[in-house]
Amino acid sequence: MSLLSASLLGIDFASPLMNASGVCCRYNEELDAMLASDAGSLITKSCTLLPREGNPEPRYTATALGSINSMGLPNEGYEYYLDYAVKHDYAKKPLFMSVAGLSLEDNMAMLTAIREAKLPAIVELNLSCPNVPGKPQIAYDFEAMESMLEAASRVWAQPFGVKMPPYFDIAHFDEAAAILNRHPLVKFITCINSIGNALVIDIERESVVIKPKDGFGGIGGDYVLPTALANVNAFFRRCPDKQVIGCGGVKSGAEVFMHLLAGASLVQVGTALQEEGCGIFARLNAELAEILQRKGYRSLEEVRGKLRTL
Ligand code: RRO
Repeated sequence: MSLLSASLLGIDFASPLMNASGVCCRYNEELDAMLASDAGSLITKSCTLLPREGNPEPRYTATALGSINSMGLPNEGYEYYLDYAVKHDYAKKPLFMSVAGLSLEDNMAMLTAIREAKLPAIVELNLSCPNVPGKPQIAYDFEAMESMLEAASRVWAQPFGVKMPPYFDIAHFDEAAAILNRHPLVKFITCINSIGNALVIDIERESVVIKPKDGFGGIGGDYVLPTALANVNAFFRRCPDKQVIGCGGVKSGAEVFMHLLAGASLVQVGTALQEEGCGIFARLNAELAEILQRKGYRSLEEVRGKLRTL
């Protein structure tokens, strides 16, 4: 046991840090770079039944405060990531697979195939892709979300997690949490995906900065940190039998520590990883360790969810 040891679903992690799905995880070479990094685990790009090219470029732009993207689910198809998962050495670090089918039936077909491979891979079911034209996010349609979780629980029949979009109203936290709590196999909740359908404008060019959807896309980075922390803490409070993975606005040890205080068991890095590369994990581990030591903490467990209110 070291200072940065973490645990999810009874599995041990040498560090709580990992990539957010979508960053550094489309191709085998990127996944191998994640494996060689100081991240505690890694996750594959959200996959569909068949490979997809995604939306036209430019489809990602970094700004002074974060990023905007409308990638449109570019991925190599689930069989590619399943092959990677079959070859992965789970003694090195745990591996997550992100699944984001375009329909309930597609998700069930992928979950069936992954289940039949009998791997220790952890599934994160993405209920919150904001960027496929004409496809609303499942987690913003509570009936669709209920049906998806019911079917996934039946077909997958073992613990899994869900990637959630941000919510902005207490009534929505309550309703989403109540639905998740009706599904005991949902053992972890990853909060948050990007804040969807934002618009970044460049005043010199008097233009949008990404091509798809007339410039509308999901934002990450500094823009989303307080929203991410609120969602982590809202689900941590409402779902005592589940774990939470924090995602949003992490660029130094300080934001990792904030996510832990809010209730996160693991913490994902998106925009900052895209901008800095896999070397970021050594820096974040060192910065987090420095904060913990300065405050006299001996484990992450002592910090998790210990946020004080006034
Ligand atoms: O590929 C994307 O456009 C994408 C996905 Br699937 C997602 O879940 N979140 C995001 O910001 N982009």
